Amino acid sequence: MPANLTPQYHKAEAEYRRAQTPEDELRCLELMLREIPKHKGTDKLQAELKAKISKAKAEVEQHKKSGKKGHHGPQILRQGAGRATIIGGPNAGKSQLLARLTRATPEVAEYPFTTREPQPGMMPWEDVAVQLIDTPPITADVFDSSILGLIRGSDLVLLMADIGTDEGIEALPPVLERLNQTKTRLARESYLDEEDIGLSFTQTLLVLNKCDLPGCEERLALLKEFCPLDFTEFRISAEHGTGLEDLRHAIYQALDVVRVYTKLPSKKDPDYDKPFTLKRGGTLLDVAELVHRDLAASFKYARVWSTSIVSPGAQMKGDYVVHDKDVVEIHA
Ligand SMILES: Nc1nc2c(ncn2[C@@H]2O[C@H](COP(=O)(O)OP(=O)(O)OP(=O)(O)O)[C@@H](O)[C@H]2O)c(=O)[nH]1
Ligand SMILES: [Mg+2]
Repeated sequence: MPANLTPQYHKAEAEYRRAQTPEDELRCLELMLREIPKHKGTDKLQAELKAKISKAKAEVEQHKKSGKKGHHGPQILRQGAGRATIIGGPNAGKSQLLARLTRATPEVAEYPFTTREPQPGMMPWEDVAVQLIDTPPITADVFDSSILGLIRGSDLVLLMADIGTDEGIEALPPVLERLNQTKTRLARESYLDEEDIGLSFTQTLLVLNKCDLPGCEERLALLKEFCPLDFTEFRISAEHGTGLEDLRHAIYQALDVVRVYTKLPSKKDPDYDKPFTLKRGGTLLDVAELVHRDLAASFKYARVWSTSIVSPGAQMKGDYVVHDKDVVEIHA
């Protein structure tokens, strides 16, 4: 029987995927349990949620006692329109990519295991920015589990492979094998398994690096013979800068967000410096919540300037779905 999960459930679930502390996890799980349609088709899922809630409660207690922050490793605050985590084998060029797309200055070196800690940077895209996170390499022997928390908290994974060298293509299959042994998997789209809520899939782009070196196409064909790779591919040279603009664009597009500019009733112009970003399909109420936690509750209507409606400044209700570059003036 299909579970027929509601949009509110999916929203809570998306937040759960990104939860960074046991407290956050517990809050989202309780919300999911409240929102889940109660019928036979969801019995198993309800039971699983309840089990997860008791586990999360125990963790929260433990957490309080130990006074530790977060359990998914180092906390990097989410910033910008979304988060993309760069993962891969040693020497794939992950740090080089971060250095090229952001202003961060990670160490880039020809020896493996250069990066020891995740490091963020902001990638500009038009008038917004996307958070990119460089991570330590994953190999058959070494796997820093904090990467799993980062992946779950990401909107997108950039799976990097060096196809310029033989070691490079050999290093990729172990990355996928290690992840497949966990409940954090990569896929073409992000979703949580409806049967097994612990199992999370994160949208992934395959970034094939070092395309400036000879023999790349042959090596890639060989790699695909022994490793199934069902992802959208980008060929780049992080060192030479080739293919980076297409990749930058694809990263932003993959987030599937829209920008909204807010305007105060007392002002003539909107605040163009600080667009709010929200998932495509979001409404005026979602915008209000972004502006201020309490604003959604007191929301009355908003005046909207958009290419999507006929009269500029029309009064719209909370369920109006905003479009990219809409200007909104919220009245509460
Ligand atoms: N030819 C070529 N070399 C590259 C390219 N990108 C990175 N490199 C080189 O590959 C080596 C590894 O680059 P890093 O960015 O440090 O690789 P990494 O994936 O961060 O490595 P770890 O931190 O050890 O996991 C460095 O010597 C880079 O100069 C590229 O596009 N072409
Ligand atoms: Mg590195």
